[in-house]
Amino acid sequence: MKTYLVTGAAGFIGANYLKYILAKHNDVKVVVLDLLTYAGNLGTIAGDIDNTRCEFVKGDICDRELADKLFAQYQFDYVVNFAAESHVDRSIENPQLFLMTNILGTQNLLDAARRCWVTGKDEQGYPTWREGVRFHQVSTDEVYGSLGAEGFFHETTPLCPHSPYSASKTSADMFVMAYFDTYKMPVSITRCSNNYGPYHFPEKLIPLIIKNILEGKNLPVYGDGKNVRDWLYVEDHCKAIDLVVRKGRVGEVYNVGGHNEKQNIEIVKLTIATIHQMMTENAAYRDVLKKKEYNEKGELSIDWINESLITFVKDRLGHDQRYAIDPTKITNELGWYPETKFEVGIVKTIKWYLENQGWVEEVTSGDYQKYYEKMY
Ligand code: NAD
Ligand code: TDX
Repeated sequence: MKTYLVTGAAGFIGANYLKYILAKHNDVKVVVLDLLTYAGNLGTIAGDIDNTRCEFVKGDICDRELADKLFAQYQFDYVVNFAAESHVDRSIENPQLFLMTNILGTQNLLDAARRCWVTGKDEQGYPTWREGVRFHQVSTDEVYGSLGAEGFFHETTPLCPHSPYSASKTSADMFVMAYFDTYKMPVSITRCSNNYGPYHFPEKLIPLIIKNILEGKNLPVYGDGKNVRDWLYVEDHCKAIDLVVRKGRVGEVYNVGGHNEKQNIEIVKLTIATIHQMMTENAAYRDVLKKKEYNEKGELSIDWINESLITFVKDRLGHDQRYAIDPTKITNELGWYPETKFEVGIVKTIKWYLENQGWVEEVTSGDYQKYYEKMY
């Protein structure tokens, strides 16, 4: 039996990971620690925390007392740290929150783990560690900065973050590696490209576009829409983390990416076309539309679902031009590869949103409207 502390599992990727490991491994017990910020939703994991193998604790990764209490109580084998402020645009508005959560929160967890896991000292004075423990940090390709038209991010690419978000994630990564170098703490890091899939909060490009199409709203594309992201289906990311936590070498970074570079404008056009096609093939999906327009046969019209919805808006400040990951290391060492083709993943994702409008309404019922009006 392995006991996990999974932080941030009421958010997008953490929730998918929680569901994945509970289904994949019978011999795991998971404690979820999540502050339930605007990005966290208990409903997302309600079915999972019912499970006798999973418990939920509402709390802040920056809270030292709470972290010590949880480590003492559960004697975790693995920590998988997803908890973060994750949205670049919000980091431009409020950088300090990103510093507090992403850097200080990570460092607080590292220290709590250190207090619990250290068993003694070796002859050189380095701490010795309980057998089989691991601190895994979920990081991002954004720590490498931005690429021109050519090349890829490798694990050895120098770190060069541009946004307050990526600067905070970079600092957190550096603390994780500092704990490895200084204390020989068993750590690992995955740096992944842009994820998409179920439970993605509709402030991010793909779920925002889906939501706006269903509402008949404009689709805001920053700048000229030619910035490139490498999109990976979230379940493939979860599989990569599971492999690295269990089999990856300690003290190592693994890049995770989809071999799937697309310009933002391509993503938006593809999403429009896919929704149109899905509603053509299955008229029942049209019931989900918030914009109701009827054709001469009295059916809900989808003629207006076309590229005229696209609106080019002011560019993001410091907008990184291109991200592209080289995942050769994780493929060679652990046999991981991006299994889900984008054409398949985007249909699965849209289908999930069409069938889970209750979830979208729940997560956007709070401050979302104010945020949206301020942003667009
Ligand atoms: P998200 O914003 O959807 O979820 C973040 C979760 O963390 C939420 O449940 C939130 O309540 C929780 N949280 C925030 N502050 C907290 C705190 N102080 N204490 C405890 N919990 C807190 O984020 P996501 O997109 O699922 O990303 C998860 C992780 O993966 C992040 O570390 C992010 O940097 C990284 N990442 C994301 C992507 C992506 O495409 N979304 C890609 C690569 C890496
Ligand atoms: O309305 C929009 N219009 C638009 O053109 C939004 C929300 C985004 N964009 C652009 C900006 C980016 O070039 O689309 C691209 C993707 O934007 P986001 O979904 O905000 O993702 P990004 O900024 O690339 O960061 C994401 O991937 C890396 C996650 O949010 C991070 O947490 C992760 O580390």
